[in-house]
Amino acid sequence: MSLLYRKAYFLLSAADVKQLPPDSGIEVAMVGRSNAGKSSVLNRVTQSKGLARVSKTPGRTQLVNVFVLDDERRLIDLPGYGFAKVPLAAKLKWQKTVNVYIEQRECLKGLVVVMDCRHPLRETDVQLLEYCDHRGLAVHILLNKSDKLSRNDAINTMREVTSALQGYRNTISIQLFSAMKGIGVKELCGVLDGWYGLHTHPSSALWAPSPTRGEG
Ligand SMILES: Nc1nc2c(ncn2[C@@H]2O[C@H](COP(=O)(O)OP(=O)(O)O)[C@@H](O)[C@H]2O)c(=O)[nH]1
Ligand SMILES: [Mg+2]
Repeated sequence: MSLLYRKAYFLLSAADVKQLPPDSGIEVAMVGRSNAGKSSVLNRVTQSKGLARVSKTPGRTQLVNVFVLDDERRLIDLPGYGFAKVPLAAKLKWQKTVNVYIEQRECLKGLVVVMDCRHPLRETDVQLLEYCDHRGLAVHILLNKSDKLSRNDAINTMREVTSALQGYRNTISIQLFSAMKGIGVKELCGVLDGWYGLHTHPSSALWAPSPTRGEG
């Protein structure tokens, strides 16, 4: 696994995209429903407890947290979504921040979408994926908490999610992951390496739902 991710450090939290660093270099963003395990994934990839603590700090969970990997590369922790009891105004604010970020950020190379593999593709996930499709943004889906599924259920879940994504024209890849057990870390880092322009070999462990993967 690349040392790059272990060198990640927290730069700032932004309430608004205007507060982000200059739009240059390469950014990869992580997003997911609240409780899907986004903080745990960040923690696992960077092997840094401090990083996940930042993205769990009350008040910062609704902000865009920026982590620096090197002069050219940043990892962006987008606010979680899908809180059941959040007021409508907060939901709209989330939508606006994330939509503006996804739509306008030129250095955004790809989006990692974290889902709980036991209930993937909830309504907000699908809305987000449609938005990425519209913008032509590459997406990598992590079906996290795969330690909770039997091998059969995991395979079926992959199959179901893959077939549900057939209509999308943007580049989408999917993998099983477990932040808790460290399953799938190598595959995820392979995808990140590719987006960050680091030398990497394509991983055969990834499923691509679309036969036109990589051409759109
Ligand atoms: N079994 C299991 N639990 C996990 C995994 N990843 C996260 N969790 C648990 O799910 C809960 C939410 O995780 P957290 O990282 O805070 O989610 P976030 O709200 O998306 O940032 C915590 O109790 C984690 O310990 C995983 O891969 N397997
Ligand atoms: Mg979190």
